[in-house]
Amino acid sequence: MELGVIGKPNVGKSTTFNALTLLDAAMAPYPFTTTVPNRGAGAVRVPCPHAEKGRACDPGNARCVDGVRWVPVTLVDVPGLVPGASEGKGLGHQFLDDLRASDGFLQVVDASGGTSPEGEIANPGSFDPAEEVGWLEEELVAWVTEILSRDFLKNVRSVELEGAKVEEFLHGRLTGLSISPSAISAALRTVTVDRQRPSTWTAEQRRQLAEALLRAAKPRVIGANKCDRTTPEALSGWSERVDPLPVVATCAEAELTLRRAARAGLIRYRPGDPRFETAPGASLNPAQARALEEIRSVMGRWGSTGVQAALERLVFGALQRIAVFPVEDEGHWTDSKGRLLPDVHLVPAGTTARAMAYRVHTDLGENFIRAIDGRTHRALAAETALTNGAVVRIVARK
Ligand SMILES: Nc1nc2c(ncn2[C@@H]2O[C@H](COP(=O)(O)OP(=O)(O)OP(=O)(O)O)[C@@H](O)[C@H]2O)c(=O)[nH]1
Ligand SMILES: [Mg+2]
Repeated sequence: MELGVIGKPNVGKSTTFNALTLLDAAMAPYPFTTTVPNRGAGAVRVPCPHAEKGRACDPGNARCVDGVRWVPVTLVDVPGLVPGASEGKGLGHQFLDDLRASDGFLQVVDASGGTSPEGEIANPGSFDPAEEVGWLEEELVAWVTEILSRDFLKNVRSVELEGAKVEEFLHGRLTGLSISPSAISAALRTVTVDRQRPSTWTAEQRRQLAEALLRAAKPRVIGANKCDRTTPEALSGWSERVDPLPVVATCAEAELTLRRAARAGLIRYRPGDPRFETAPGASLNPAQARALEEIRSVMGRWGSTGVQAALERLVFGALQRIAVFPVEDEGHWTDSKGRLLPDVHLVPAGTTARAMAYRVHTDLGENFIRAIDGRTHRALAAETALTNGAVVRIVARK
């Protein structure tokens, strides 16, 4: 799973990325600090069912801390987009091609309204965060329209002369953009176009289709960052206007400080926690102590730094992912080497037993016979949708 961190310049995208990955992408109080995309791994939390077996698990792909599995997700931090980026303003929008494989976007905005659309610092309250949510979408739409339109007329011939399906034609056009055939069908249903004759589609119709494709395939959550400089009342004043997009207040700077302090052994803090404690015996210098006290008051006001929550809202809320634990022995919940619950997969809600088998291994999918629920020991037919937290064994022909 891959997620893009996007937004206008200087809002805290790289700070958010660094907090989630504990990497060191450049951050600075001026626009276009990031000039090329950064990639790294963050993680989302899912409960680990190992306690049901009375012993610790043997995690392969996602570490387990006190019964919580931290499942890795890839994050991509890109340069800032400005209005008109698709016409070459700012750093343009070519870098968006690095987000082709993204399943969704975390859009970071300056919730305090203290950053201009071009990323220049201004007094808090100078700009309306809801507005950048609107124009940024237009820039994303322009990007997808451009991909869709490249050599469009040359390629429509397959539909018009050979009678190919328009869905297949579009799927071919959008290769690499991580848009599923079902999202393409959903998007097509919302626009009025002549399915038999794509050559008649106007630029405006292609734009509408791109907009529908983005809505269907690339969910977005808004990280209302720099919340230390605004109030919950001010936030609810504009967040209603970006409805239905979810808005999560974040303080990326605080989250980064806390994660780094925890790594250095100065505090006890786990991402997503509502509070932190000074580690026993840790000696903080006055500047550190002051910074942590300020963070404590921000967390008191907002409930947490919000950064882990924003990521998880994207993965579990907007993208509707559930956790599935495939095992080879449905009695012991182990793999062939006796490891307890080695793997966990994040899959879309509604994933069937057979689709899960394909995710584990193509061979398992092709030779699928049935799955077995590790809790009830009942057989699950190919088309049974798996539930969140399921432990399943896939039975396949040898
Ligand atoms: N007050 C406050 N400042 C923040 C917060 N998060 C980031 N900043 C500051 O905002 C400035 C910009 O942060 P970056 O992470 O470089 O922003 P960016 O969006 O990646 O910027 P570009 O790469 O230039 O587009 C830096 O000075 C950060 O310290 C926050 O939660 N609160
Ligand atoms: Mg940056």
